Amino acid sequence: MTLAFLTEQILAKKTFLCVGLDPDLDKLPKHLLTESDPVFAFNKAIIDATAPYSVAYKPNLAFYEVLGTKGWTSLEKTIDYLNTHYPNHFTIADAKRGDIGNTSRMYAKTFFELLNFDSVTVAPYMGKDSVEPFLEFEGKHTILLALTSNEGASDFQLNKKDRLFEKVIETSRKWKNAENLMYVVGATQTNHLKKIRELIPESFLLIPGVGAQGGSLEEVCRIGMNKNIGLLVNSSRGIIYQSGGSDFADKAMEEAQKIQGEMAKYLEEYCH
Ligand code: OMP
Repeated sequence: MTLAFLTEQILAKKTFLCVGLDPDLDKLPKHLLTESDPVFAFNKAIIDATAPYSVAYKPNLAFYEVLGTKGWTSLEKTIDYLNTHYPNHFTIADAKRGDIGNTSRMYAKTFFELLNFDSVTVAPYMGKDSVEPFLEFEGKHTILLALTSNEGASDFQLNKKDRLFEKVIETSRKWKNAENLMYVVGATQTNHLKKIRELIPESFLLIPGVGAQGGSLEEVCRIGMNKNIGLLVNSSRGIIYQSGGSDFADKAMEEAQKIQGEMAKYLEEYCH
């Protein structure tokens, strides 16, 4: 998917919500556990309920890999379902991969060719030759970790002497096919968002950390929105676990709709 098409979708639907598909068997509604594939049944219901209010879905691989081959099957069914029934939604494989070039190429083929995701999250730690194999795929996007939402982000990324997140951004934007790069910035890191926007005014940012992690959607929009919007804001637990009962999909829909309403307001207010 092109970024121009994603932007069109955002403007048409007045939302830049990404719903995180992080299904945890311990938190799934009990009645789904008798299904042959509870994870897919859960995802399908969440997707159908939230699709009108979102433009993207982000399954985090950890929640599938922990279930072994069954989890991989659920992931394949989920991405096939999205690509078949919701082809206008942007899909993100949240896998945080990255390795020597030869190995990264295999990761890239897995997520872009085998599974046909639009994008994958990648860790920048191993440098240019570990990221460029992802960037070679036409029409696909690499979402590089810049400044993450967790407390430990301060261990390396925010180290006072050498701001690693700035270096990641400054260096990576010169890489081959860097126009296919997006960046992860935590919603809990709005203190640094202005600086990030100075470095990459045009880039799309994937912003996780609203909802369960407490980041402010208003601050993210006020500081981070650019003239092409340039934001995808993710919430996982805050949407998918609104209810543990048989009304889980309805409650997820209500929450997604609420967030979409806020986003519509911020689009009016901050996108110019
Ligand atoms: P919730 O906190 O439940 O909304 O989930 C956030 C999702 O975004 C999880 O799948 C995290 O792994 C992911 N995430 C972060 O929370 N923080 C980051 O800095 C980066 C990510 C990510 O790459 O998506």
